[in-house]
Amino acid sequence: LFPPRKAEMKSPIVVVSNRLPFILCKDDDGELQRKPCAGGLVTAVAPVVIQCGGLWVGWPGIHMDDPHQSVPESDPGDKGPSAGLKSEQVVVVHVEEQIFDDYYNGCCNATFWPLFHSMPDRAVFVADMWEAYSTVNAMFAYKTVEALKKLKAQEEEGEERIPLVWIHDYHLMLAANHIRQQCEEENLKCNLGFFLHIPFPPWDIFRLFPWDDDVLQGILGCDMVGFHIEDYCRNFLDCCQRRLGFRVDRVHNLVDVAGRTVKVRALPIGIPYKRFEEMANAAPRALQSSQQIILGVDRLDYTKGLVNRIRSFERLLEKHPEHLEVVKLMQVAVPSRTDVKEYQQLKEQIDLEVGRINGRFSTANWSPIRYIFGCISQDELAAYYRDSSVALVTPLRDGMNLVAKEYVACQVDKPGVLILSLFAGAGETMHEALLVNPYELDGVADTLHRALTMPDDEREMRMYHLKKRERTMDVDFWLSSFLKAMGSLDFGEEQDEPM
Ligand code: ADQ
Repeated sequence: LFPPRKAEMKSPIVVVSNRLPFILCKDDDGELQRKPCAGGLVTAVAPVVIQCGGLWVGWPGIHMDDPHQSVPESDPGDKGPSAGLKSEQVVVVHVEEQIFDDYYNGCCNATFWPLFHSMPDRAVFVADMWEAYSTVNAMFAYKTVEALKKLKAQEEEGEERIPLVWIHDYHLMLAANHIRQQCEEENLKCNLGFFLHIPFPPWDIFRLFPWDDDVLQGILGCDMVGFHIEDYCRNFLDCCQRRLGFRVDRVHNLVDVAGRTVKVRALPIGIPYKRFEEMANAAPRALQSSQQIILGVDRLDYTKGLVNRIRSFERLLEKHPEHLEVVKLMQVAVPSRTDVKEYQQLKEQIDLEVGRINGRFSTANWSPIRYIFGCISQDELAAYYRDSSVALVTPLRDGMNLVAKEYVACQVDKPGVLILSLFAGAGETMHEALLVNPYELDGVADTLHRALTMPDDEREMRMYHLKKRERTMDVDFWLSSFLKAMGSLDFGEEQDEPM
């Protein structure tokens, strides 16, 4: 899959993310072992790190008794994307449990997550949590600089390779600035890039955060900052200008940081399209029902708009009773942040709504909602996508949303219809979806009716264009776009740069 069009990495890459591309857990004998993660990001990025002899800096998923204990090699049976990552390529960041809790459950998930999704009423602003966040970011930066020293020591005589440090997401918005400063002190060179997977909010929301200037300065430690869509780039530029008084170039998306130029780019993430398509072609039927299925698949999170979605479906049954006993809403919700009270309350609220609506409309042979709270396998997921008539993807706010793209990749038989929120990043590019405002329940209900009754030729035409775009702009395309924008790809002397 990589390198695209014969391009090669000019130098090693150091990925810095809150989580490593696997989690460590203890087996029955108390020995540490790797449990692979198979998300699209890991699938795309891990092979590059492996190929270019790079490193991955991150938290291992558990608090280890002995922080000096080395990371085990991957299991010989592990066929996952990070299996080839040798233990010497893994840099573990250990954080004391209380600090980690204030950093992760506190500042990351109780402050930045709601704030950046434009839900400030849900955000808490606590100085201790912010302090923990700053401490953990400094620890990640320290470990990254150690990693850079290690790479430098491996250089051969006369060789100079400038590594790319690629920092991911809202957990690590201060790391770049620390790394830049330490590198200057240590006379180390690197290129610094950052990608934010969630939205970047408008200035009027962002400035509610009491330490907003530190966050901006932290991110601006990079040479390039990537967001999913132009709107988030614009929001970021606004904040740099209005909060820090920096000069910004809105035509070329640049920020002038005391004479240094930081590039800001919209780089919409894609999915491993071929993998989903292959899974959809191979998976056995998952839904035996003759009914039309409306599918929802989400992490159980308040940003995903599950309560509104279920109520919109109820409105459909009220307004268009011809769908009674004919359609079914199948909602799959992956447990997420289950130790946080707000998420427990959300789960209870959804349980109640599902129970209420099933109680209201069920007949002897039919109940309107099937609700699965749990993880399902990738194959099963692909089969659900393939066999559903409609995907109802209605987050209240979402950085991008991969479910919408995975649904499209899996339409290998009779094509279904994608209904997509206007407030998901994916809504910016997936023009042939039926776009809805998830707050307007009647509008979503009417759109559901339209989707369920859409003529075949319209379904086919819409899906044809959606598939074409996602096939091209897949996760490898995103990866190579990021690396190219960082100037990290070498296309050889005779080749023109793609794109
Ligand atoms: P998330 O908020 O996690 O990601 P999303 O983009 O929807 O959201 O991706 C969820 C992933 O989980 C999908 O790949 C999906 O297949 C998987 N999944 C969902 N339900 C599942 C289930 N029951 N069993 C197994 N797998 C399941 C963040 C941002 C998004 C952004 C991504 C990538 O919040 O806006 O799109 O990062 O940048």
